Amino acid sequence: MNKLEQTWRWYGPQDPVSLQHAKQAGATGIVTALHHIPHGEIWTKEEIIRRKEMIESSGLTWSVVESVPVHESIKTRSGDSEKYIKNYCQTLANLSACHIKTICYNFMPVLDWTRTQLDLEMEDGSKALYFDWIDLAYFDIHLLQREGAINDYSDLILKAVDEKKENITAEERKVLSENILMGIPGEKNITLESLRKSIDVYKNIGTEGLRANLKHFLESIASVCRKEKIKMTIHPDDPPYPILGLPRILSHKEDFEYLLNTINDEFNGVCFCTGSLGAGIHNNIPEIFDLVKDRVNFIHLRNVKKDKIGNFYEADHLNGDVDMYHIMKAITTENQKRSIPIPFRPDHGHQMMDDMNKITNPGYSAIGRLRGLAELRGLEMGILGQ
Ligand code: CS2
Ligand code: MN
Repeated sequence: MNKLEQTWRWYGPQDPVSLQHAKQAGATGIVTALHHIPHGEIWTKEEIIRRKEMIESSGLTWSVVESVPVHESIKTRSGDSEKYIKNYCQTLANLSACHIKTICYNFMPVLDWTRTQLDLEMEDGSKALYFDWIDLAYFDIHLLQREGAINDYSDLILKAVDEKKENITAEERKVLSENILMGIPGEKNITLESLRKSIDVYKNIGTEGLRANLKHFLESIASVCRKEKIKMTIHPDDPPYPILGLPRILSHKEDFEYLLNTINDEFNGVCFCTGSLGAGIHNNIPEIFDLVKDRVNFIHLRNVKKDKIGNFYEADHLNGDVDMYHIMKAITTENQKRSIPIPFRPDHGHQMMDDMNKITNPGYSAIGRLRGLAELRGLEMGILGQ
């Protein structure tokens, strides 16, 4: 029986969690990116090889790139977008020349994943990432001061926002803003001012426009992907809702249908993230997996626990709203059809034990992910009976 490939995200030499730690956690594959190269610039073969050699000298392989970022100009199809698409193709060709063929990316406007709190205390004292609609609405209405923001929230939330406004401290306001504007570790945070500008730009693009821009991007990279046998894997929206007036195009089952049908080609694949999809009350994870399974070439396993209004925290990998047993069963079945095992990684983990006092990238401390990986591979082994 084929086993999935066990991978671990590593943010590069700056990551406080080392490659040796990844190895000790039981991973064989590394998921990384050249975060020091500004979005849109070409990743040269020299830079790629330097990173690859670092990984291989630790006895690991560079399995997946997460991510080659799609420049904002491509998402908005403005400015130098054609130049950035050309650069993207060159980066793909360079990665392929170095035998790296699985690429993760996303098409979320401006912000990558968004949370309102990074240290929600769990019952066992560990800390988790959290998304709260009231905090988001407070930020949107009172800090970002987006025009028309109040129209996007229910009366229940608006009432809670009014209460929050009376009680929130200056320090809490600052932390909330920082959390929402936080970028990918090693990359820049965004400012309130630039977020406001981007929101205006995306207002004119809308959902249909963003879809069309994704289609254009995929069409433009298709020939290099086909020639080099590259697998592109798009990461779903996180959270899977429009936020701050920004359009979203990969949050629902129908979005995946559109994605796969619009360019029906092997290279156009999916990074199946159970945590991102699981945060949507509207999503049935096994059903979405069943729809996209042929094109799943990378998997993030994470769990979430939602409340009635859709707030959610990141739960332990085997606890929460995602039925990890059934989804793992479906994944292992799909993996038997593959000649190359599907790579998966524990997506995020709680900050716990000796990591409590360390400064690590939010969601990416060592021990919580080690626990997640251990539980998930045990689950896989139990399902496979070996
Ligand atoms: C990741 C995303 O940390 C995470 O939640 O799943 O940041 C992911 O790397 C990007 O969205 C993929 O482009
Ligand atoms: Mn993910």
